[in-house]
Amino acid sequence: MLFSLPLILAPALVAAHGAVTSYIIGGTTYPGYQGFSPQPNAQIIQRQWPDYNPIMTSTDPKMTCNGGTSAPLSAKVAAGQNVTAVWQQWTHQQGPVMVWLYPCENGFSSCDGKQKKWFKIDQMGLYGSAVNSNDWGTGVVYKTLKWSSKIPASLKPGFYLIRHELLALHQANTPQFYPECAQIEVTGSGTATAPANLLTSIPAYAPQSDPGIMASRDSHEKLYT
Ligand SMILES: *[C@@H]1O[C@H](CO)[C@@H](O)[C@H](O)[C@H]1NC(C)=O
Ligand SMILES: [Cu+2]
Repeated sequence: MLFSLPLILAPALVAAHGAVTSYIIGGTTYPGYQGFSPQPNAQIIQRQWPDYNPIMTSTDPKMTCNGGTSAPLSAKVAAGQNVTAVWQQWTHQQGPVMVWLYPCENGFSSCDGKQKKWFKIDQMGLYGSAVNSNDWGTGVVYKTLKWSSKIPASLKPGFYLIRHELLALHQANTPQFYPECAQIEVTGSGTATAPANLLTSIPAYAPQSDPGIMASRDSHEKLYT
């Protein structure tokens, strides 16, 4: 039975970090990918990601949707309704949570998220006063394994990517980005679009040297705990 040992140990090696693994919208749970070795052609709304290893630079092409390029389904969301992302596991408690949208005017299959059209709809950084505390958005995800965001009530209906990003800052000068995307169809009668000055490109919404990314301090939390 010794042969089975590496298989038993294998999950522990990838147990750190985390990724969005499902979405709750209007009481319905939409499954995402569950971990490494995702099922090809799964009939889900999440863009397939290959792994949840940390992305270490803001300019990495994987920043867009953790490498995911398409999904066969989308979920309807009424403007003003919440989208709740669920993480099967999450390890780090310091750094912000950010939630972004990207309009896919011509549908999802041609929508790669690479243009300057991303806008942030929700975020939580440090909400206490001590940088080395766990009073951070990602600390909330650590405790609850969920994050709810309201789709702006006045948002113009249409197809959008929703991108959840956890930025782990527990190790000095070693930011770790964890983004995943899902496909949603916003319904309603709104007309609002994000103003041009709030649109950004992903990757590279900020330089790696940005003080919000390159936090030059160490916290008590060790990498890969
Ligand atoms: C909906 O999301 C907002 C954050 O945008 C949150 O304050 C609110 O509690 C959420 N509502 C529900 C019912 O989850
Ligand atoms: Cu990690």
